Amino acid sequence: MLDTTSFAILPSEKSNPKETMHDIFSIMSYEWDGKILTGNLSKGVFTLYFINDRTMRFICNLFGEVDISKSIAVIQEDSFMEGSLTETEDFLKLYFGLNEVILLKEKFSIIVKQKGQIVFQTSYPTVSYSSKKHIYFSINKPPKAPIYGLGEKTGFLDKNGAKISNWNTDVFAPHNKDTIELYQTIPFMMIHELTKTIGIFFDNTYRTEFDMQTYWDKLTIMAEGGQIDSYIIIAENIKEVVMAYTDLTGKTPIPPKWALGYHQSRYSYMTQSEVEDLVQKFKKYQIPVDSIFLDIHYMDGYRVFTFDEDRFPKYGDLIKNLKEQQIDIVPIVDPGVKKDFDYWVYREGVENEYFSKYFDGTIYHGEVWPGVSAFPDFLNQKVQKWWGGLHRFYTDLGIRGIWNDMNEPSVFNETKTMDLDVMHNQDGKKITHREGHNLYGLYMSKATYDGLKSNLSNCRPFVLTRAGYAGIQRFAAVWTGDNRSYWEHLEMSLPMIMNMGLSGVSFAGADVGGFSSDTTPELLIRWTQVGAFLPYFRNHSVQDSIYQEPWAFGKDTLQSVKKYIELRYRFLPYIYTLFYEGEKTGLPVVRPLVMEYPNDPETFQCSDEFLLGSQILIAPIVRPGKTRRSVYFPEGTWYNFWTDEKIAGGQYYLIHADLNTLPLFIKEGTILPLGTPVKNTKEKQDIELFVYLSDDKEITGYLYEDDGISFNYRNQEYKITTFRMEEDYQVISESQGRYTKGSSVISTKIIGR
Ligand code: MIG
Repeated sequence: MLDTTSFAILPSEKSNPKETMHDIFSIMSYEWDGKILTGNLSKGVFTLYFINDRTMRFICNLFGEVDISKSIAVIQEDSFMEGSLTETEDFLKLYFGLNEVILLKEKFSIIVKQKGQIVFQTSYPTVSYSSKKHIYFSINKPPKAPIYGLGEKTGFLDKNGAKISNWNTDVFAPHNKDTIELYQTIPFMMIHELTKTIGIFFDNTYRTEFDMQTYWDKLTIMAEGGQIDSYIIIAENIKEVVMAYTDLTGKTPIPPKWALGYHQSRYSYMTQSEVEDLVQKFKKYQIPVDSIFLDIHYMDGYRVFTFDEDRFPKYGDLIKNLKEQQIDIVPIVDPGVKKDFDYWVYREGVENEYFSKYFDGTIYHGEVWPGVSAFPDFLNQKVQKWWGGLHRFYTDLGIRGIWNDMNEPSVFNETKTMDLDVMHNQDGKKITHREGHNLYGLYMSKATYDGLKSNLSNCRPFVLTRAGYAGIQRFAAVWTGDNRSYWEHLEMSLPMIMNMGLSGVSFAGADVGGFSSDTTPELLIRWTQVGAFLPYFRNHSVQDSIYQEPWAFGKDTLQSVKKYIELRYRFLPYIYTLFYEGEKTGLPVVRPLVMEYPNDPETFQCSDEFLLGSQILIAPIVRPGKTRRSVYFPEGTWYNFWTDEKIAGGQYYLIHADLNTLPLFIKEGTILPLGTPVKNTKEKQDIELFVYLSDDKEITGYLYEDDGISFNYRNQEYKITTFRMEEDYQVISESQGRYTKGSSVISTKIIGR
């Protein structure tokens, strides 16, 4: 209570005593083998090398040996560029391709130059540590340069001026600017300037802090343990940085198409008949839907891998019937396993030592939904295998998507998580929970993904997770946890999801309508308009809140919400094509304007508009009662999707948008492939082309197609069609690839003639 009243800010004599800081001064000695530089500092050791022309790795350990092995986050094959070294009295100078690296011997600092210009520079003291043995890494920043990335964080798009912290935390309290820790840890950021962008991936799994607030001209990164393990990406622009970062940590695989449809959820649909009624409603109102989520009440006493047979007496039939109606069921699976000696999952876990334990071998138990529970040690491969295998329970029923929640892990106690001295056995390497905490959710998602994948034979799994670490995109989609039915949270979801995309996590979304608190018809409509254009599209709400299914507020609201769910399906061919592009490049589906227009300073702070790919601009209304807003249009000509009106870019306009209208614009030169209306993704869509003319740009479009469900696309079973408009207003198309069951173009509409 005390810290939530004014007592928290009572006058006091002194603030907390400051920790003593120890700076690292100088390079004492070094060794160079033509590729890798290693050296001793006044305290500690370091290693520096280039993986390729644009990625430098700098590791520094102040309390032990440098560990050059890579974390689970990094999948890029190790490679070491050849370099050359010269030495003067004051510095070491190395050349790696384009890069000239200068290491100051006194006042140890790293400077990287390209073509004689400084492109990256640490800030002295480059490395320091505190009496608590927290380590610090300091980097120069231009005072006004925007900073992006850092994954799932509150606040606006630009993080310059913010201080954020990474410790995966279950935050039910309303998320706001001061909520510096949420469910995910992605210690990756970029500093953007007009002519270059620098990416910094600080691969350290302890609690870390990125301070871009205390100093105007430098930023400091702190970790509570471990070593400085940094990858510095030096690139010309944001796209290059994201491509290089996702070369390191992996690209989002193309999801099964059904996972890109509309999802309906609630905490919880309590019974089999409630689920059946729900599906009937979608039919009755002819609203497209791809899946229904089952929250914790489907389980028997919250035991994972069970169904409550009183509530769901014929769950096998239910799932089978829904499957016949082309609807997927996605059940929730939490990590906590109920302590119950008659429950086979608990018994197997104890007998085979699968649970996380203290150093002395006693199993850690904590309270979650099922009561006292044990927590699988997902960091261990044997445990991953076991857990993945348990999913046969679901896959045998026809389930192919799993929702992982509470995997920070969240525990109901003061610290909100496991004791920090619980040990994880990372395939032989014993690490404390203090070190492994931020990895727990990622490893759980990996176990789930791998398990589903091997059970489902050649069928793409779908995993949704709340917690994660850098690289999570390889295994799961991410939703932004317990938001509220606040307009502020609708607004905040945009920069949050854009920054996740810049951090490699393309497949992301927020609970549409808001999770806790009660939504309103207007908020549900505006939120559905946004959700329809975000990668992951699910309406979800908390128990005891009012229902917020599309029909919950009468006919007008229903019509409006339905219109945007339908529109989502119209845009799916375009969205799916973006996911294909993303698997190759790592570029996100949803992008901030600055990603496409990096030289336009007007885009740097643009938090309330986004681009879907490069050609579609969305500027949603995120305030109650508003039917107009100012919209910035980057250079070029744009078309209003609804009216076909042309808008010249490079300026702001006041856009009108009644409650039924999402401000939606298409860039000139686009051939947009819209799908014909369907009731879910399992139905075949045909294509209607919308051609947006341009006076001076090529007019093109792309369509990627495959079976939507298997991994056959990785064996050339796909089809890519390129559309191009010729002088005579004819659209010619060219297809390549082996997939033969693609859709047909049934109409072409030319806009802007
Ligand atoms: O807060 O499973 O974020 O989506 O409905 C309770 C119940 C735990 C938190 C998730 C939310 C889910 C809820 N869970």
